[in-house]
Amino acid sequence: MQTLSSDIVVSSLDQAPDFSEKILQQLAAEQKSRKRWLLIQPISNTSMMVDSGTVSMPLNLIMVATLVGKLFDVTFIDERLGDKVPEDFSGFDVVAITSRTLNASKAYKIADNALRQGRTVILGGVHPTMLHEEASSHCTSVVYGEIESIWTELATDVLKGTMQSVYRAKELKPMSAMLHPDFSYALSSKNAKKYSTRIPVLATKGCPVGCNFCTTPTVYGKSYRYRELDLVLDEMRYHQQRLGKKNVNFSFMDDNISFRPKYFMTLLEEMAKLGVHWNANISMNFLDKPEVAALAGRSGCDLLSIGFESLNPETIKSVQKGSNRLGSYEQVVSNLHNNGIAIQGYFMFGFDNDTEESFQLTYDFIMKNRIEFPVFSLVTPFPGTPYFDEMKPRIRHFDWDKYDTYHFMFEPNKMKGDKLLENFVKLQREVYKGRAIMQRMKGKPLNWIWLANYMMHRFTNKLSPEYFY
Ligand code: B12
Ligand code: SF4
Repeated sequence: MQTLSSDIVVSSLDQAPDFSEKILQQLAAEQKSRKRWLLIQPISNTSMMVDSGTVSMPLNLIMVATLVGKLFDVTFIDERLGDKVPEDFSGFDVVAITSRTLNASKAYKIADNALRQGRTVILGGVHPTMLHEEASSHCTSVVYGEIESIWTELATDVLKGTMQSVYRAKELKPMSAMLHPDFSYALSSKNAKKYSTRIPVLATKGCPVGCNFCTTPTVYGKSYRYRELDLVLDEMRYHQQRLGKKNVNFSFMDDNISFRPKYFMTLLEEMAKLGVHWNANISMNFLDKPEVAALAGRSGCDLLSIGFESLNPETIKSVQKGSNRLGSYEQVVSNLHNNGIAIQGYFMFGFDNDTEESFQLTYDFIMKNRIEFPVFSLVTPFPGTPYFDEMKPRIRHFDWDKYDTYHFMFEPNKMKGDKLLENFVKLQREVYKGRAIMQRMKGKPLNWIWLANYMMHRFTNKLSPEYFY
């Protein structure tokens, strides 16, 4: 990871919070007119399915809009919906863009254009955080990590016109400081019907498991924070009221929602009373207990996304994914299935220990355990992670457009690249053949997961190894 020189670090502790908050309010009140911010969620250049069709509402940018909107005027653009990014930025004082690695080059292009037009340009999100020196050359300021922990300083500087090159909080604020996200910014787009009807919600942040390929440990360290349960439940009730129904679908954006079992179990008990439906990313270390899966089912969980990653114990060890125990995989799956919970299973290929046998093992596991929605990706060392540093001499591309987890990034030790891709395509085709879909899905509720399988059937039919170079 790149280190920050102390002269460009602005600390959230430089001033007592209530004092700086007061100055901020006063400064805002003194402004002749409210400054205008343009917030942008750029679309990536990937030809893969991750940025097209129905997309989830970008909770990250919605959180930014919610804070910004308290003091400034906000225009919200989500390019993935078909919203157009203007060429002329003269109507805005600040252009603020969110970016992950796969849309970083797009974000930089927009940022460069806005910078040339003399706007204050702010970049935030996981990629600018990981590579803040690179990002700095495309903007006025980079926000490292979450906006909430550095907002008072950032907003004060925008009002005063004295921007710093990097804003990084020395200390993360408790999640109780997080505002109730205002979805109207996203929903007011004329293209909003392209958003998934699942409402993103956040209960916890961080994940101390520490997998070496993941950005979360770098951004949040070993910290694990959670919101008071009442705040999460109030947000759910609010949406139930807004939509006039109990059965609202929520999608947790947490890194690892079950890390604190007591908190998680209480949240589930309370959600069971609300009558909502939900899905989440989860690590499997505590789903091998049947009572956890039973409560999850009762609380309205219909899908859990689990990173199985690999069926090779050496690989699991090498990525430091201590939460995965191969011996529990089948138990976890059956516990969830027994309680009507479908599984989106993530599997990665291209690790140094992978051989052709790894593909067969994965196929057998998926088919035997009837995993409803398997997702396959190629190992992608993301910049800023320990894995990236380790693999850097072997990485084939530093073109961020290729960091969509569907590109061949390095040759694994035990397989030639062409064999890796040949098997990668074959596995996807096999798993999404009509017959295989029926075998995995027969008897399961007729819902969007069937549709996802159908889409994947069409998509995987078109795949060829060349796609992944
Ligand atoms: C939930 C989640 C998903 C969900 C929903 C994604 C979505 N549309 O939001 C699903 C399952 C669909 C998904 C899919 C994928 N994901 Co994902 N996902 C996450 C996860 C766990 C949480 C993201 C989130 O919403 N957090 C809650 C919000 C509120 O927090 P936040 O994003 O950190 O935003 C705050 C700050 O970043 C900052 N901020 C953000 N933007 C901006 C902008 C400005 C101007 C400012 C000032 C501040 C600011 O303030 C925000 C508010 O606090 C992250 C891990 C993580 N912690 O980032 C991975 C993560 C983003 N995903 C990742 C990946 C690789 C993927 C996939 C490619 C996986 C795949 N093979 O399909 C796809 C790509 C989808 C896409 N089109 O981007 C990687 C990205 C790595 C990288 N360097 O880009 C991450 C970081 C996980 C990892 N491996 O490290 N993902
Ligand atoms: S368990 Fe998931 S969120 Fe936690 S460090 Fe590993 S990949 Fe990241």
